[in-house]
Amino acid sequence: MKTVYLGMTGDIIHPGIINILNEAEKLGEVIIGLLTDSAIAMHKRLPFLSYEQRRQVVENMKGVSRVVPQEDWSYVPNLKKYKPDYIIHGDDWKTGPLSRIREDVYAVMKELGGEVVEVPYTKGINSTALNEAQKSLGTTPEIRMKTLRRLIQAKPVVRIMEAHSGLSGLIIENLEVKKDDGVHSYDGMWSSSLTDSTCKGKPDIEAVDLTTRLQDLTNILECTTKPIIFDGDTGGKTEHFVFTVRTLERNGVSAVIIEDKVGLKKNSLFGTDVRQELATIEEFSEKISAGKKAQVTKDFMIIARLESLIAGYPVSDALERAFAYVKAGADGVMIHSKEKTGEDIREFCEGFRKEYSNVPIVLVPTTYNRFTEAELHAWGANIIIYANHMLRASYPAMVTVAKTILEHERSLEADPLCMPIKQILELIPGTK
Ligand code: SPV
Ligand code: MG
Repeated sequence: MKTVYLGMTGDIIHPGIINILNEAEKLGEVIIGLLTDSAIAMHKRLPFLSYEQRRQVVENMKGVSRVVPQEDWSYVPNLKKYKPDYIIHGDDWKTGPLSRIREDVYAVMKELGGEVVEVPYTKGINSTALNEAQKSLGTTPEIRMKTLRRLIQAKPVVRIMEAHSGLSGLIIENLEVKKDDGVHSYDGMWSSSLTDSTCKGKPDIEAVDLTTRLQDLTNILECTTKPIIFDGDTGGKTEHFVFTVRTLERNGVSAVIIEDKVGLKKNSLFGTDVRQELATIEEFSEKISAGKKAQVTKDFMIIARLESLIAGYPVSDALERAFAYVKAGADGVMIHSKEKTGEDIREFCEGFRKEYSNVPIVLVPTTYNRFTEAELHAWGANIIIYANHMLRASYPAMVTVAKTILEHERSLEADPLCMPIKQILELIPGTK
């Protein structure tokens, strides 16, 4: 019996896929190459269902003989491995980003003596459009929360951008840049204490209470689906932190990051000669343990943020604390620094990775910003947070427009600096 290879995501099963499967069945035994989360994550958003769930669905589809994982976006490694007589695909890959994949498939099938079969694309239906429609329905707190752990598993680096409003959240949700290696987008959002308090005209000293922070977060939750990492400042008193954990978890936040400072918290990037006081290792470890005990699901993450370098202590102090916090239950560590060189961060990552090869490291490269994501990943980073850029970008833009109007005593000259009214009306989904 001949074999036919059919690659798929298997997340949303629609008549177009059934049509290709029916055609495949006519040619021989159908092997489904089911794309793994990591094969998909570099190019598209993660599927709604996990690999295991998708495998169960696809395995039970009529006409499928077996399901094998396709670990790569390219078909080539699996075609070489399984040497099918045919590979079948919808003919919609002749143009657009998949055309390169198609060329590679033709080349390898020629080498293997197999054949490429293209099935006319079913009009009016495709996974991308269905995905968009599904996205507009929103998500559930549970799905959103779990996504961060899945992304850490699936991607070399999880890319997080600060959001301080529904509007900034929408930009992060939808923005895409097409590059040679695929479509780049943000994986999730950072709910920053700095940008949230700055929006309210307040200092970043834990002056905005949790209830108010959550009200703003709700605006972001309502119009986005991507995971959220919450800046929990010091976490407050342990007795309070356990409630914060439950509240965030219930709302579908994926992770909270708390920092090991005590006393009046100041923003870490604030230039001051006064040394910020740090919690004792015991005290902070206890807070982490209490938080871990309080969470209801296994998916929520508590990440320990090390302020040693900010407070003027050496990398060895940060490492000693990091090891203790992980032992206390922290699901990851964030190391912070104001150094532009990045040397201290690199040294920390190296030391930490010697002890823990898999515990996620979070970096916030605000000052050491010349390093690319790939370089930071090579140091050992799993999550990169751009912690304040959306707000820092919007403020000078507003000041420039306000100044221009003041100078000209009318708004004509400011118009080119503003978004057209038509565009702003179209910006929000659901605007009629
Ligand atoms: C924040 O964004 O509020 C942070 C990161 O805590 S930093 O401002 O760099 O301290
Ligand atoms: Mg903060």
